[in-house]
Amino acid sequence: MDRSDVTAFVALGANLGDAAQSLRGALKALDEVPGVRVVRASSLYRTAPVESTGPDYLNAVAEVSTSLIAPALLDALLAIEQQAGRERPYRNAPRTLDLDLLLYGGARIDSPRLTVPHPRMWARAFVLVPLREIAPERVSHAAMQAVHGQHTELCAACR
Ligand code: PH2
Ligand code: MG
Ligand code: MG
Repeated sequence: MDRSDVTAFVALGANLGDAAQSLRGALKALDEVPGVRVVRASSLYRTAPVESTGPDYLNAVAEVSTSLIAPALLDALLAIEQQAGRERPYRNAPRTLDLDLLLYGGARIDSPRLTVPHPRMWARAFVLVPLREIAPERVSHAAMQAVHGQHTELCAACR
């Protein structure tokens, strides 16, 4: 890791098509982006839709080390979503792949296209449970209690 590289966390989600395949493909695609290395990835979790519809989601979180600035990392995430056939007919529509930038080092970013830390991450068990698996120091007990009751289980069939 270069001294200037930044540790970032990316949330992965899908609830259309072969979601496990999409998430694994996305991790590989992310690792192949020049300037991005996937350091670790959580297990895949089966989660009930939150403010969304359709089948259960599969969710995961990845830690990456990157030399890209945050907007360039966002561009890379959106390009991988596009390659997976992502469509956006309406807000929170079921999707083949969603990649969200959760944290980018200690940065706070508030631009029209990017808000970091992700503004809803602390309200979502489907983010906090996999994040806690790979970075327990980042998710407090109180944060977990705030999302208590949102159904999230390890995807046994995905292992
Ligand atoms: N993503 C959303 C909205 N709701 N629910 C689950 N379970 N998993 C998601 O990834 C998800 C969601 C918006 O991006
Ligand atoms: Mg999302
Ligand atoms: Mg998104």
